[in-house]
Amino acid sequence: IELPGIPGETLSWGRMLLLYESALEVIKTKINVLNKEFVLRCGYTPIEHIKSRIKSPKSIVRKMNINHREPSIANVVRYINDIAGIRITCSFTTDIYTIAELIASQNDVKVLKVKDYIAHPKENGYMSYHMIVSVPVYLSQQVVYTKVEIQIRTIAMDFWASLEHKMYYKFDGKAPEHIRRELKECADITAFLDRKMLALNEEIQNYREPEYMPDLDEESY
Ligand code: 0O2
Repeated sequence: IELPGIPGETLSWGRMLLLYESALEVIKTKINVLNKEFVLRCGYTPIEHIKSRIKSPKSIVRKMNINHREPSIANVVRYINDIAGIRITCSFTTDIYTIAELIASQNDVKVLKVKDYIAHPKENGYMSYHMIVSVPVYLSQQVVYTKVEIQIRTIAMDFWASLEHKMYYKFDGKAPEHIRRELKECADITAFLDRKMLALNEEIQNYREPEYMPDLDEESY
């Protein structure tokens, strides 16, 4: 059963929360398994850390108001994709796409939407890879596919996004022009840093001790 197909009236807030919290557990377990297998197979961990949250009622109502919708349970379930959210922070951009592909290729994961703000950063400079997926939650009487928003980004992108988030709320979306401009500059520096660090990491990984080559001009004895 798809959650959006359930009439809102039959779904209480308590049951709705149970579903979203359980969906978060399902996806967290999948990611932990993938990460551990990755360490065994490749000898390094692509994931630096994982954070998850259930969107606060205040934030849900704010988003519904922005979208001019009545915050009924049915509307919330249908129109808000990030009630259950998980944020994965990686060291390198290549790890982001590897993890996204591994999650998307699992049979019981349905990918509903992808927004690649790394390939196409937002105007303010925001970069991150977003996936809306739905995963099965096994209840006693039914299986309910429930939406989770997965945000995957590098440490540098995360650093930038948390400052921008603070700025947005501090100024209620109307930050002074010079702060917005400087943050955009920081986003460009972030993208540059991520590219540099990736290239350096690749060089370090591929580095081999140069083999000893006899110097032909050298006199032997
Ligand atoms: P909060 O307070 O972080 O929860 P859609 O899911 O496609 O129907 P939505 O929700 O606009 O529509 O999608 P999008 O663009 O993928 O954004 C979802 C979340 O990504 C946001 O949730 C933020 O957490 C984050 N995000 C998106 N754009 C920005 C940005 O410019 N700066 C920062 N710092 N974070 C961003 P909320 O509910 O908007 O906010």
